[in-house]
Amino acid sequence: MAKKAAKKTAKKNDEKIVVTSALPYVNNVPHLGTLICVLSADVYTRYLKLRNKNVISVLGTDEHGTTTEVKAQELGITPQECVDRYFKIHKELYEWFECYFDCFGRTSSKENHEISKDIFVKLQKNGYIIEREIEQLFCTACNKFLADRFIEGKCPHCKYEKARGDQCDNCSKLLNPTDLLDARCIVCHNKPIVKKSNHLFIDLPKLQPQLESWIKTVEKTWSQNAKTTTHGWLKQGLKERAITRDLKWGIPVPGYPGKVFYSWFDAPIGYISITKETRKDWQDWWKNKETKLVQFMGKDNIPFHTILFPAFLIGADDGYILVRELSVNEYLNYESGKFSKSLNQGVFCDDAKNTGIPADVWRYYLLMNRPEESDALFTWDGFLEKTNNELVANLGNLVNRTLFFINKYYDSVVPHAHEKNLSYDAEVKKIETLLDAIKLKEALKEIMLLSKKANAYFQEHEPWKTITSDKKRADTALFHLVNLIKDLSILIHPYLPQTSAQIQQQLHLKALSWNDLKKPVPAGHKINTAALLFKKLEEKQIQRFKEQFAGKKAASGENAASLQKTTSVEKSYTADKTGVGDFSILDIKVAKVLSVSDHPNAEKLYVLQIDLGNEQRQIVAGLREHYAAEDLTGKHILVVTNLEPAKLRGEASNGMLLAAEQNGTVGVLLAEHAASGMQITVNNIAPQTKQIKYADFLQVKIIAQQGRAFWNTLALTAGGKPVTVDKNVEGLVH
Ligand code: B3M
Ligand code: ZN
Repeated sequence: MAKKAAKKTAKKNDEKIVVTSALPYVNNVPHLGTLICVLSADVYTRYLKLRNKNVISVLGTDEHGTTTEVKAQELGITPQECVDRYFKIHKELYEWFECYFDCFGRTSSKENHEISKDIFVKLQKNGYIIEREIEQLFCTACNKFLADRFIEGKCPHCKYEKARGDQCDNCSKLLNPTDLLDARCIVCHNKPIVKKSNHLFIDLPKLQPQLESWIKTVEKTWSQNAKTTTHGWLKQGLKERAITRDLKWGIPVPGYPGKVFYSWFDAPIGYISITKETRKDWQDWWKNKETKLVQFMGKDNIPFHTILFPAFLIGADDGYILVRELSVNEYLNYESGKFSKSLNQGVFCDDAKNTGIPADVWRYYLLMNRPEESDALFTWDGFLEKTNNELVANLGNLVNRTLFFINKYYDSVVPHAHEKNLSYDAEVKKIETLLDAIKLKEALKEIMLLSKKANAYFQEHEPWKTITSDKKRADTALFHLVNLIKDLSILIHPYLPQTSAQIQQQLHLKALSWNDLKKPVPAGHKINTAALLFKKLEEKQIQRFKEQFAGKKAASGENAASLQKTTSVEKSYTADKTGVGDFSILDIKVAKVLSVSDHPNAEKLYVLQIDLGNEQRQIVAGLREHYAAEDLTGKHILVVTNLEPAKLRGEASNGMLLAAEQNGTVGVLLAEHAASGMQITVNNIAPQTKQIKYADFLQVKIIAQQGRAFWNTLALTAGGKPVTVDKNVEGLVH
């Protein structure tokens, strides 16, 4: 009997498990919402490792697709430079948060090129690839087909104004670019034309029966939202779906020059290729029917993991395993509910790091607040409250006062227990069950309840009194408390790895595993000196962060410090409490200067006639001391077109040109490459065209540096190319 049981455990421990977390796009510094998924996979993997399971974890960066191209254009660098830059940032930040993966790689690797092509060729051979001529949106100004995120318009389902070409962020429905109402090119805001192009489609209708019968066998353990979304798709009947794009950046499609794979084709294949990048034995994991594949993702990624990726693998019929368990998180929102990637609102991973607050404190709050069943909210007040009232007052206090007591009254030697008067087997069992079900937040709550129970036990046994009045009682309590703390250090390890190691160091123990839960620390064991585990967060400090993030980061771009050298000019803005204003109130367009004449009544002013593509206007500008009329004529300047019309010394001015000033030298902003009327944007924020007052304009801080113009570190661009600053003037633009 005993033998049989032993054999069973051995077999169970042998089962291979692959844990993946959705691969973040590398077009931005990750924010805490992105971290949630990565962190969850890290916690679960750490748990499995503590239990000596045969597990590997996989993470990496999703580097193809239009998100990368758009960002690279904005920064004026190549897509390769862009992904190289952000790959490094992502990796370092995840590691700072103590998220370590056995396999960490990139979807632009040669392994991913190989495996994606191989899976495609097999799909083709097996008759699941169809070629079709389709009508696509084409921007004549940018001379390119507008795939996915290069296009924006109104969602045909929910009427959300800023739906993208591949998906609506509001209702989560997948879209084709031609579905959008009022579609616009996000780079130049022109209306695209419809043009024909050949594309390859995966024949999902043909794969539907196989998908359905597979889903039936695995969906029991899926979360409700995963089941609902997947069944919604199946019920509607799967549609053929294009897996190619007319882009340069991506994995070339064999046999189809000029085409690359749609990034959602090669991104999930990335899980396999990242494993191959790291391990020779990758096939033992991915082509082994016994392997359990557990995938973590955000709710908008569900159909790609339950339908598309499995369809690729089923169709390729090459022995790859399919997902068995899914853990889907909902969204983490920021403060007032606004948390936006495109507007870059919220707390970013580098911001969190720069606060100087340790990674474990962040991990605790994020995991306690994990959007497990519904969306969750990040608030600075909540962060303060949870850290001080739970982490510091509960766990930190328990460990510190117990160990300190043993240091002081027992010369650091664990005393002998005279009876067993503390039991928590049921609690440990419950925590284990919750962790097995990937209820990470619930399990953490139980762990903290156990810590609370230990604090109550401490209070009840009053060792500070009984150490003199009833020593046996004090001894017993301290023995049990040390053992419970040892167990807490194990249970908490997946969540707070640094804290767990610190507790074990203070206990003079090391690298305990789940099996050590049942092994008591014996009487006579000598512990180390107690030290505080956590520092209380100060209200003042949190108030400062609150202000900093409300001002500086509102609708702001990526973190300046991590990407660009911060100049003194820029510093003076970021330090400015009034912030950088809202760029989207400005409707700035490229204007060609047609003629320049002296203002009749003002010696410093010029009167300019300008061409805005579809209209001509007159504006007045104070440039006479800085430019000769003939030097201005013919230039492609930048004009704020939605300013309230004004009269300057009797001359009508219908708009305002942008120029920078440095110690009395003035240089105009230029977009020499761009056509008249082209929209100026930053980070693809579409402007509103409402009329504004001059005072409104002054709120928006645009600065010139190194020959470019920036709004809160984001380059102003025209048609994807950065705007330049004449004479290389550096300073405020007005
Ligand atoms: N990069 C989408 C996202 O970050 C995408 C996930 C890919 S998982 C293969 O939301
Ligand atoms: Zn365009």
